[in-house]
Order: sequence, then structure tokens, then C-alpha cells
Amino acid sequence: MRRDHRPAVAGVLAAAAGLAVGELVAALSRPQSGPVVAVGGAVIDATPTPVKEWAVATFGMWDKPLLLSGIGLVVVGYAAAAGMLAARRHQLGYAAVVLFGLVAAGAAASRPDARWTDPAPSALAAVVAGVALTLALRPLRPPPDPRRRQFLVAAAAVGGVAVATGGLAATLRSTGRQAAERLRAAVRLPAPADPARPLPAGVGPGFHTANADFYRVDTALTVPRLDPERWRLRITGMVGRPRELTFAELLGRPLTERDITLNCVSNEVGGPYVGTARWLGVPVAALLREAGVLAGADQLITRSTEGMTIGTPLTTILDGRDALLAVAMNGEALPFANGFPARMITPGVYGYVGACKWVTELEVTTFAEVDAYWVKRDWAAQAPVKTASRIDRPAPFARLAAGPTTIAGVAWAQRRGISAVRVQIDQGPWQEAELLPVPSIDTWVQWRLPWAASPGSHTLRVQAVDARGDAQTAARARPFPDGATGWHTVVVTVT
Ligand SMILES: Nc1nc2c(c(=O)[nH]1)N[C@H]1C(S)=C(S)[C@@H](COP(=O)(O)O)O[C@H]1N2
Ligand SMILES: [Mo]
Repeated sequence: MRRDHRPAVAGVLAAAAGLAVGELVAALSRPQSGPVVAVGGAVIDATPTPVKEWAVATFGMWDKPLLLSGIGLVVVGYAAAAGMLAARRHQLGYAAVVLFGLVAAGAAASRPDARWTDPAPSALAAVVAGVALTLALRPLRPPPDPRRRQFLVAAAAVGGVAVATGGLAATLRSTGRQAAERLRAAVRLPAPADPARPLPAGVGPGFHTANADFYRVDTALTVPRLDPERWRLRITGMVGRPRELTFAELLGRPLTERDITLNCVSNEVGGPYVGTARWLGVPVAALLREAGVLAGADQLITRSTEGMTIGTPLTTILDGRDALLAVAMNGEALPFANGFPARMITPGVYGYVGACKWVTELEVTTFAEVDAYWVKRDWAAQAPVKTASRIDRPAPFARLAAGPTTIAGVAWAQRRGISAVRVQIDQGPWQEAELLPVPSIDTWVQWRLPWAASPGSHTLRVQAVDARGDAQTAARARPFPDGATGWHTVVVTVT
């Protein structure tokens, strides 16, 4: 007998209809409470650190779309199985649907920023999927119906509901995004009370990373799009005067503007997770001093709207460096992906210990009391940036013509500064590269070295020295737990 695929199809269509209704209700209320995003967020938080590290290293910025596709595949397989079960043993099939609803609702309820209503879209999705499954399977009940038509009609009806509802949910989401973009575009940035130094003459192109090219690393499956009118910043914990600020109050304070390089601890040697921007923001030290930090406190936990916690040593923020609660990046309000309306920027430490995006709370506390998100996952609590350098030109495995050319790249050691960059070609002597001028020790340094390229395969190696005279170590280390080390090496072919 030919195998009957109709129950499996019914299961998949019913799941699609259920999820579409769940996502529609979420789009109307709280987009992040949708079943798919809730489950994805829970998967990200529960993924063991080595797996997460591997995913970021292997897929880069594609990690989130791939995770969502993976969840989609699992749902399709599960729904097909539930459909086949339901066709044979009713109760088992519906138990599978209920289990699915419970898992999604549980994921939504367990998100750090969950509200009590958040499981509702998932619960509704399960109810709709159950009803749709019943409708789609009814024509297949005994006695056997020789005509295929009834099943096709039922399947088309369920599928139609899924497509129409899913389309509506997607439209609502995009309308919401446009409304948010208008609010962001309406932000008027005040002039800085303490402007950045003009860039020194001779700074190369690409010193500032354009906002569109700036790397993005975070755990947020849906980018938070906060309304600046409703946004509040709370200063809490071990302070004498807890307080709450509006966005307008934040913008009304004296603002500082600085060029600062930000990099991710997950960056491999030679990797792309580093960028330099001109940030405008409120000095965090001033905010904390006004609030009155109590004796014994040693950590600032910055908390974001979607539940991230980032822990920064208080000494780091209060030692005179330009730790900013930034509201602008390269002359415009922060892009949503980079933390609108406000984010931390702490020169000299990796992003996961000093650069919380979508910030809503500054909590003064102790390291003994609170482990931040990544510290709970075994990354180091203290993570000053390690001295690093990268060859950008020629690109790895480039083919270039013999003759005079330039080897160029960047090097960084925020808070210490870079005093020298050396390049080695094959087994030759280390050669001193030219350093282009920089505005401060908190940014990367662009470097270049002329090279008379001869035909053949060549290995280029780079090494930086920080301004204290400490050379970048050759020892290869993975990013976990406190940042990669090793010399960036590039192989090129000259013809
Ligand atoms: N809310 C929130 N803030 C966050 C993160 C996050 O996952 N959520 N990731 C941090 C990490 S690991 C880095 S490296 C920087 C990256 O900032 P960017 O995406 O603007 O480049 O943001 C930090 N701030
Ligand atoms: Mo990071």
C-alpha cells in the first residue's frame, strides 16, 4: 500500500496556522513574546558556552538567521510526526500539540524581561494548532473516503489561514519598525559640551567605521526598538540617592564626545568584531557620583530591556577614562542594532563587560553579589582588552601583481595605546611599520608598510607593541574566557 502523507501534511499546516496566529497576537502586543522568538531566545541562553563560541566563530553574523531556520526545521519535523500520531491515536497527537504549547509558553514566561501575559501567544498557538489539526484530519477518518477532494479543501483552508495570518503578522511587524524608525529620526542631538578633538591630519580613510559596517554581537533575536519618550533610566542599588531619568533629561546633561574603539571578546585573531566610532554620551562617572556610591560597592551592573546584564568594575568607570552612556554614534542617534536609545561604552574593556546596549538600569552592586550574564557562563569577570593587530591589505589568500605595494592594517590596545607595529615577511627581519596619527590611546591605530612584492607565495605576520613597551604575545589562545591572542598571519600569492 502506498504510504499516506496526508496526516503529516495536516500536522505541518496546523502548526503553521497555530504559529501564525501566535505571532499575530504577539505583533499586536509584544513582538518578543511570539512563540518562535521566545523559544529561540531560550535556546540562546541555554546553549553551552563552547557551542555558542563555535556558532559565532563558524557562522558569524548569520548565527541568528540560522538558529531561526533550525527551529523552523525542528517544528516542521515535530508537526509532521504529531500529525501522523494524531491520525492513528487521537490522544497522542493532541498530547504532542499540548506539549509543544507548554514548551513555547514556558520559554516565553522564562525570558528575563517576561510579563505575565507573555505565554498567551504560545498558548493560543497551541489551541489553534489543535483545532486546525482536527479540521484537517476529519476527512481522513474511517470509513475511508476514496475521494481526495475533501482533504484538499480542509488542508487548503488551514493553509490559507496560516498564510493570511502570517502575512498580517509580518505587515504589522514592519509597520511597527517604521514607526520606531520615525521616533529615532526625530531625536535632536545637542552639541557636545566636551567635543572630541579634531582628527589629526593624516588619519587614513576608514578610521571611523561607518554605522552600517559596524559589527553587531548580541543575544537579541528581535532587535529592541524602544520608544525614547517612554524610556527610563533607573539608577539603583548601593547608592545614596537612587533616581530615574528620562531621555530628555539625559540629553539635557553636558555631553562628552569621543573616538573610541570597541571590540568583542569573541573576536578571533584577524577577525571582524572590532570598530571605531565617534560616540556622544553622558559620562557615567558623573551620574554615579551624583547618585552617591556607597562604601563597599565594586561593580556596576548595566541591565537592558531584554534582560542582558553586563558587569563593569567600578574602578574602571571612575578612574578618569571616558566611560559613556552613549546616545549617538558617528553623528546620528544610535542605530537600533547598536543600542538605541542609550548604551554603555567603556574604553579599554571588551564589549561584554562594558558596552551594554538598550540600557534601562544602572545598578551599583558588588562582584560577590551579582554574576553578570556572561560571567554566569564562565567568561572572565575582569576583561581588559588585549593588545592586538590585524593585516587588512592584502587580504588573506589575495593574488597580487609583483612590484611595489603596501601592507596595511590596524592595531589596538585601548587605554594603553600602541607604540609600534612590526611586520615580518616570510622568514625575513621584523620591519617597523609607519603608524598614522590617532586622537587618543582609546582608538585603534592604522599602520602601513611599503613592500616590493616578488613572485611566489608569501607569509605576512604582524605584531604590535603597546605604549608601555609590552609586545603582543605570539602565543595562540582562543577567545574563551578572556580574549584571543596570537599574531595575525596572512598568506598571499604574488604573480
Ligand atoms: N543588551 C545587550 N548588550 C550587549 C550585548 C548583548 O548581547 N545584549 N552584547 C555585548 C557584546 S558581547 C558586545 S561585543 C557589544 C557589541 O556591540 P555592537 O553590537 O554595537 O557592536 O555589545 C555588548 N552589549
Ligand atoms: Mo562581545
